[in-house]
Amino acid sequence: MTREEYCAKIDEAIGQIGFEGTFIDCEPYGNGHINDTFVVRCMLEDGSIIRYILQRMNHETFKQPEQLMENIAGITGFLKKKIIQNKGDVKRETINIIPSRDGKTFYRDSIGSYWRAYLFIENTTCFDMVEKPDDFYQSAIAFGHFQKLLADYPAKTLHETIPNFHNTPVRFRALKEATQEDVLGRVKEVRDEIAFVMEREEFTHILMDLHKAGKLPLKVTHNDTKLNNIMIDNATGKAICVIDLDTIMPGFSVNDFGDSIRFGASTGAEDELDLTKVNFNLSLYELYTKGFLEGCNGSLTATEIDMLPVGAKMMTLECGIRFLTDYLQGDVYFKIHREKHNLDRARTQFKLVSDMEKNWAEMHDIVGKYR
Ligand code: ADP
Ligand code: GN1
Ligand code: MG
Repeated sequence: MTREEYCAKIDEAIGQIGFEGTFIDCEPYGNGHINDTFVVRCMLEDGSIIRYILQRMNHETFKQPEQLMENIAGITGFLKKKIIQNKGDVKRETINIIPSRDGKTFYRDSIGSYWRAYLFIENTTCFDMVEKPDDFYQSAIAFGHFQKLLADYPAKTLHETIPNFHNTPVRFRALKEATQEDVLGRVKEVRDEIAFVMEREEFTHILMDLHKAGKLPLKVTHNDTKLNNIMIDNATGKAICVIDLDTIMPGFSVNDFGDSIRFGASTGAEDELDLTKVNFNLSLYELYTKGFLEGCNGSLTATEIDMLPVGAKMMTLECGIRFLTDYLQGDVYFKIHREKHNLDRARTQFKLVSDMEKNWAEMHDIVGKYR
């Protein structure tokens, strides 16, 4: 079934979710690569408009949507208590699930798609690229703080929504297999990219090996810390809410740091075709390092801090591996909007990895400056 066919049930879903007021309209929204996101507008009795985010959850990616929603309900419930203690605004500083008419956190439609809705966080902006360095710095504080807030969350109650999500050696093996299978005959055009990854096999093991040796702890992490998964308040410029909680699972803190760097400390878009425009920006890396360490506020171990540059390179290499694997497999995972889109994305990631390697000593020095 195509995405269009799945989304045909949107009216049914809208009728079954407990939105307030009278339905006005619903439009596609945002730039996520995984879920199908819409904005729904309703009119309240006093004539004011209320907006919601409605999503068809990607059931291929997240095999157990019920478990995923259990995670999100647990995490947001936990965060709400902390927000109230800090006299914050629970409607804006975390995701608020709108229950279905039968009281569930999601609605399963008659063809088996899973839908969920959230309050729309108004008067905030979600950036697809760093426009002002301060936004990136604020996002660093917020992602670091998010991790610190979740430090005492009962990690054992979390379901693993995507097994081996940031297990880089497993991602490396998946690329090798996709290369051997070569289902679409695309290997011949990407030999250089495959070789680039193969030369870095040893690197892919660093974090997993440290963990196995008992030197790198598992924490409750977000695992998808792109800049467009955070909402920045239009009035104060502060990052007030971390969104896209689908991949919250036990993971390595340095990967949350790293995924933000891979996306935000680049001078080009994730899918930029002109690689001369894609460079690793060391000043943005510095700004993010400062903010992330401030947000974590003493909750990282010395080894975690030492490994921050490794996290940055690991997430960038891993994301490139995932895009390249998806290209070889026929673009079955990430949404694409043009031919070779996943290949273009993989190339930007590998360009950034090369740049990081050239700046490796400086990356470590910067961590040393703020630790
Ligand atoms: P995906 O997993 O596909 O990235 P997200 O949950 O990140 O899905 O949502 C996609 C986009 O929708 C976000 O990048 C953001 O722009 C917007 N969005 C998501 N949740 C909210 C919300 N509660 N309020 C306002 N915008 C939101
Ligand atoms: C996906 O869902 P979204 O667009 O925020 C992906 C991330 C990748 C990212 C690359 C569940 O994030 O892991 O790093 O694309 N999410 C999932 O842009 O696979
Ligand atoms: Mg997202």
